[in-house]
Amino acid sequence: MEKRNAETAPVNLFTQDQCSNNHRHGFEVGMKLEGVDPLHPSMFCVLSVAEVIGCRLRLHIDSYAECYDFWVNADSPDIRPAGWCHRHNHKLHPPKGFHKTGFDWQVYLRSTNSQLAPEDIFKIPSPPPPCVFSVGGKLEAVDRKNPSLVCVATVSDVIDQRRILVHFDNWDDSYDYWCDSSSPYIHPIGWCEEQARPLTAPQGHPCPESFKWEEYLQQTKSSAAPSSAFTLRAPHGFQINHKLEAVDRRNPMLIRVATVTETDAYRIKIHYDGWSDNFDVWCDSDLCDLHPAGWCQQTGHPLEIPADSSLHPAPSQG
Ligand code: MLY
Repeated sequence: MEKRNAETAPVNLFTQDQCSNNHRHGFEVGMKLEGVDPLHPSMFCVLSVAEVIGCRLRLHIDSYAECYDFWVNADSPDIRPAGWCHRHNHKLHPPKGFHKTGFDWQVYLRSTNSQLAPEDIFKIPSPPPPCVFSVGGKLEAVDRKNPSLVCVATVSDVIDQRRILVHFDNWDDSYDYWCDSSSPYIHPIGWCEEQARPLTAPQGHPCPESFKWEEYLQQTKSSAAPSSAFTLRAPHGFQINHKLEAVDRRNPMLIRVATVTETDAYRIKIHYDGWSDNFDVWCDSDLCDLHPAGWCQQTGHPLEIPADSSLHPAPSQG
């Protein structure tokens, strides 16, 4: 262990969400709510709290297999109280067996003999910065599943006047992601040309090598997201050897002691202490699954510490 060089990553390098430690969040097993399906980020679904550890929740998508359960922080922007979709003009994807229009929360609660997660335990978004993205605006965006590609994309949803859903033209929604205007993965149209980088045309484009924005905007009767909407954030300040607490990507129920082993402007590579380097993973520095040292203790979450580490000092040798 490179204990000599290790220090915990300073708290000010983390986002507010990564530091927030309100363990009196009020969520309880069985409560029902609405939220984003991580495998289909364009869809809001009916969810139940299946497990609570500290301020993390395992959510179940009602009527779907448990293998689709996923973990979120209790203050995640991806979860909303029942009725939110209706009030905000979003489609709610009902549990299997319900017709798209025939889902009624009151009836559903009675028939499942369950209760709602009360509205006041959800995080209230802070006042939004001015956001000039609107639905339909075109942009050039990194495909985060194929990060070498910058592609023709569309803002397909906006919530809280701040979070935008990036959708890749003529692809399914499994590549979609939510981000805000400061994301390093989104650029105004013309960015690739300026950077002399290839732009990936929409799937099925008749002539992908000679894609022209002007023609495309005309054909699709759409307009570009204004370049003033893009507010690229500053690079992070994490450094190699910084220690932190990170959700285990393969078993997201666990949080482990981890070390930064590599960095680039907006990402860090983390090593799970005590595990082989093969399990190291790159993540965005603002990933909600990274936390400062001490977070688990503050929030009542177990922390996996490496068995053979100097964190378990050997019994005194006399
Ligand atoms: N070879 C990959 C590439 C998919 C790229 C999708 N992006 C542009 C949204 C595949 O076909 O799965």
